[in-house]
Amino acid sequence: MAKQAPSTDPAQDAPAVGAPKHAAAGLPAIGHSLRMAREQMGTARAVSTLLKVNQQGGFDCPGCAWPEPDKPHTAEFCENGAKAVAEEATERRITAEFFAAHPVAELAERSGYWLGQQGRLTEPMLLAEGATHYAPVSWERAFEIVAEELRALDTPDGAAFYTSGRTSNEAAFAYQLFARKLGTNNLPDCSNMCHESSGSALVETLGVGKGSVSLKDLYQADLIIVAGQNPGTNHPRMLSALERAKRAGATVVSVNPLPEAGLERFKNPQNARGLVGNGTKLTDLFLQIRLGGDLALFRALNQLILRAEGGVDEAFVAEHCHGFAEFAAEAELTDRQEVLAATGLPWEQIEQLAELVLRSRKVIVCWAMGLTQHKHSVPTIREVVNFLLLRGNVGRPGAGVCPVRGHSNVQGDRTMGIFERPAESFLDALAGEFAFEPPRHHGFDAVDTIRAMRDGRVKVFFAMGGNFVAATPDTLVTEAAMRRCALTVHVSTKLNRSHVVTGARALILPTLGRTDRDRTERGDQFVTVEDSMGLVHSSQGRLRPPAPGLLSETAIVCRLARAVLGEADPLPWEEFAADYDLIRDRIARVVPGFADFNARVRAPGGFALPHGPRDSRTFPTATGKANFTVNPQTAPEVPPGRLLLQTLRSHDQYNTTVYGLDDRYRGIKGGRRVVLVNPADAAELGLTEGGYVDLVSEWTDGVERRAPHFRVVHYPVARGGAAAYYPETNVLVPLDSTADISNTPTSKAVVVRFEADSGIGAGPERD
Ligand SMILES: Nc1nc2c(c(=O)[nH]1)N[C@H]1C(S)=C(S)[C@@H](COP(=O)(O)OP(=O)(O)OC[C@H]3O[C@@H](n4cnc5c(=O)[nH]c(N)nc54)[C@H](O)[C@@H]3O)O[C@H]1N2
Ligand SMILES: Nc1nc2c(c(=O)[nH]1)N[C@H]1C(S)=C(S)[C@@H](COP(=O)(O)OP(=O)(O)OC[C@H]3O[C@@H](n4cnc5c(=O)[nH]c(N)nc54)[C@H](O)[C@@H]3O)O[C@H]1N2
Ligand SMILES: [Mo]
Repeated sequence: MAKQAPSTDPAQDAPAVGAPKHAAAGLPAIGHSLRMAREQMGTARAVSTLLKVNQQGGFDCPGCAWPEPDKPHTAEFCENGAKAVAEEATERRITAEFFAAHPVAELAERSGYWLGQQGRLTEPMLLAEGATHYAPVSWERAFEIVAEELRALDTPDGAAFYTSGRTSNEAAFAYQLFARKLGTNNLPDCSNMCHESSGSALVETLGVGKGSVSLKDLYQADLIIVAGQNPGTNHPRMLSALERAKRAGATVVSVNPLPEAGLERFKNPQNARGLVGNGTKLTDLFLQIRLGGDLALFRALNQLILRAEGGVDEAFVAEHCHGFAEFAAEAELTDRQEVLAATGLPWEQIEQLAELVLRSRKVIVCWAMGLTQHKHSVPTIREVVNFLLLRGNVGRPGAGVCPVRGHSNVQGDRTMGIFERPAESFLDALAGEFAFEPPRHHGFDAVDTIRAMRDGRVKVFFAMGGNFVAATPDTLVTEAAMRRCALTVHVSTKLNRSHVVTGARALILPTLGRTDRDRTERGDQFVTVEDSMGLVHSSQGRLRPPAPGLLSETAIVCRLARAVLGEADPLPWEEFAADYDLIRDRIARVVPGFADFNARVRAPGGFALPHGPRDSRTFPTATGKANFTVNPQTAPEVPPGRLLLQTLRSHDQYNTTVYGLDDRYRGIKGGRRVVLVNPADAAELGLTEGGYVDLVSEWTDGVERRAPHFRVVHYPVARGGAAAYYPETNVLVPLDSTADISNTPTSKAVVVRFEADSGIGAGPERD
């Protein structure tokens, strides 16, 4: 039983609570970003670095995957982009002396926040078997160790190769090629925990697992529905796009259990009006939905559209769609009482939204983790697609699906083949180009990788970025699984918890980040990324790397491939590492849409990947048409006396990287161990404002999962639900509680009860 969540800093964590804000950005946002940038980088470096974010010829912001406008503003970054940059471009350094001074057992007691604050990693480090401290190791020896362990496996499937979504296209392509040459499709990635549900639903219905809109479409839309997303914190530049869309006449509807400040009002820090005025009201209609109620909402909308005269775009449906009759029959079964119970919305609001929809010719639905991290996420997103198809809102300017991606190159990594279930056509193309037979059986995703490590089937865990043990569910299970490995390897920029919860041996391989100059013997290299809207462009860092001798991710992959595959391997890995154009030439021959890659990516702004549904209403699905689907009503069930907990992000974090302990827009200061509950629910459950409780999750396996010592905050969340920050609450998410079809952990739907505060226990606190 968990006595304590393993990765927190209790002594520092003393949350104070004020009133939530009703507008995002404005002057305070500028102040906050500059302060953090200066603390980490000093003023001169801060200014020159921030001015290169998202500029043509500059580097792609390592923050989110929101696209850049055609003509970027001089300061085309946001408060949280600036924090992401500062976190990476910090002048603080971790050297061998640091590791000599801190045994791993001590580092394992530190908070993620503290680990991240220590600075950039500067040399390869090895934790030898039985050793108490990491010690320096040469790159050669490090690669040999990985090769030794991989050779010792009975099968290549005894290794798993994780990717977090910041990895460039070039490194990702080389990485998956190496894994497949080794003989495994075990390529789990952060997408498995993120937009996998979107990909699953979109591939089945539209044939392409990506969004179908561009920024221009947003500017032309009549109606934009933002469901399950908090752009004010996680995609702040999206607010400028919504502001522009509104000025061009769009109506914005937000669907969320929380009133998120960023969606209420936006003070654009890039113009005077935003700095001194009241800003722009963004949301015209706010539907404060219950957690997991979106399937019911879209089913109800679809029924209303079907019943409205002229509601359906019959020509589009007849020409382009499949499965309409079955879908329409199911929609007719939609039961109003069920909808009211699942959504918690007044019926009039749903009708009001339906009227808006019927009045709008061009509709876009944007969504993120609020829709993807539920048990019924795939049917929910399929129902969103039904909703858009009904009125022909796919493949028409100003309309379409807009899953807003998280990590800045998570979409590109998937395009490059980072996927445990690759398409046959992709493997055929690899086989043709590289003259080898790639494995055809599917590999492990993130959850299955944890199961396999737990059961001793995966012995070597290799991570290209990320923070696997903190980002994945069921922290105690995952940490135990990691500790069963023979070898764990992390290619990282910053120290994190995954480096200190290790296999029998462990390696930390430090690498260049987005902001760093990447110079090889052939000269300065740039990399490429793909944003949330399928635009591919280059990214080139200019800063002096944090230490001499650091290798890029691409170089690490290529040297590893040589060490593991041997001198006899015919691929020119050394050439690839020296000249990324050579990798891009290969990508051009393997991945559809990348023809003439090297030339096209050098054009200012890059190029757009083809997208059949968007470009020509062609749907590369099994039926050759856009598929309507049948998604029977379902919603989370919560026993009496319990609440449904969603785990989300504060304004001061980037996933597992905690920048600070405030969540300004929600009025929380100085701590992260808070649980937001509706005052009416709190009254029923006896949860007093400011009191402390343990959160205990309930799952069918009967195992007790406990996160102790959370301060109760009365907050206007939708009834029946609660909210607390991730990663502290990952200890509560059962490994086997995943979305149907996509296998994504249900991070937005954990049944919890509240128990008396057990205190923080014999807590680790040496800060
Ligand atoms: N600054 C910053 N930027 C980031 C990140 C970060 O951590 N920090 N992370 C990046 C990554 S990897 C990702 S994936 C994105 C994440 O971006 P978001 O998805 O915006 O992130 P979350 O904090 O998980 O917020 C989920 C939102 O959905 C709402 N929600 C939860 N459950 C439901 C539901 O059942 N229905 C509806 N309608 N709404 C619901 C929540 O109230 C919240 O507003 O952001 C990316 N950008
Ligand atoms: N409970 C709960 N769990 C969740 C979520 C949730 O909403 N709730 N969200 C899920 C989502 S959407 C995602 S995407 C995952 C995120 O999972 P991950 O991507 O695994 O986690 P991050 O925290 O983004 O990874 C941060 C680490 O990446 C490394 N890093 C940063 N930049 C670079 C780089 O350029 N190169 C390399 N090699 N390393 C780098 C640093 O060492 C840093 O410590 O978490 C998931 N987990
Ligand atoms: Mo994500």
